[in-house]
Amino acid sequence: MSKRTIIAAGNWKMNKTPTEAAEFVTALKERVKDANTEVVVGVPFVCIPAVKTALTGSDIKVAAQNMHFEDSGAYTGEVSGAMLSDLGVDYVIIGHSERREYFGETNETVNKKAHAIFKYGMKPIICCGESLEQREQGVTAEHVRYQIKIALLGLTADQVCQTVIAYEPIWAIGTGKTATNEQANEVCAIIREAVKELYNTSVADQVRIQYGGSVNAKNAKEIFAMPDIDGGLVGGASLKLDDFEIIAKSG
Ligand code: G2H
Repeated sequence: MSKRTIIAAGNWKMNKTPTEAAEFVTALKERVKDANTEVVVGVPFVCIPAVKTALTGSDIKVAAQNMHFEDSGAYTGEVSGAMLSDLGVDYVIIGHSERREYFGETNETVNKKAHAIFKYGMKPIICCGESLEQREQGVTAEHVRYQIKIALLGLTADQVCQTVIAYEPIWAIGTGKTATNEQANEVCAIIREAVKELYNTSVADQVRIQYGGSVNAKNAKEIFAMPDIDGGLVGGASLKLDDFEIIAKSG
């Protein structure tokens, strides 16, 4: 099995102004110089230029939190792959449950976005995960497999190797309720198995699968140590310097 690099990605959601963002990453880059993970900050669109400037010379990667799948056109309020790529964005988070719930994101648009992200030389962080109702109905595996199968449709093996999948059980997001390490690992293993069926063992061994949902400075190390979990997509705790520094060093 190939050794996968643990990825600690902050998802700031709709938090921090460009000024606050630049101050935050200026401090963060010094603190995580010796981190043993790939560190990513997923920032609001308007913060990207300031964050990129502040991160000059740093290994910290920058993620956008959404993107339109079309190259350009009459899509008021949207942002294209060309625009993000021009700003030097590395990753784009797509399919987050908040985007699915509030902004009509579907498995099909996630798939179109994944293709567009690769077209513009960036990498997708594809989110998936079940609701509490689905977990209680016993359809977690089916639901997550379905989401992933459609999200990856038409992607090459090489592209999937570069893809990051974030398993985020909706019931654990921002609630302080974390899936147990075993629950999280079980679903990440199911996702890896699905990638193996769709592609092959080598691709399944290379694709990185994160856990997301109330990851914090106290639980990150044990979550990241689980065999099928390759890091975390971190919301609330990624907004606090002390906490995110610890998480970034939890590989
Ligand atoms: C899940 C996660 C980040 P939090 O949405 O994607 O947020 O860590 O606040 O649960």
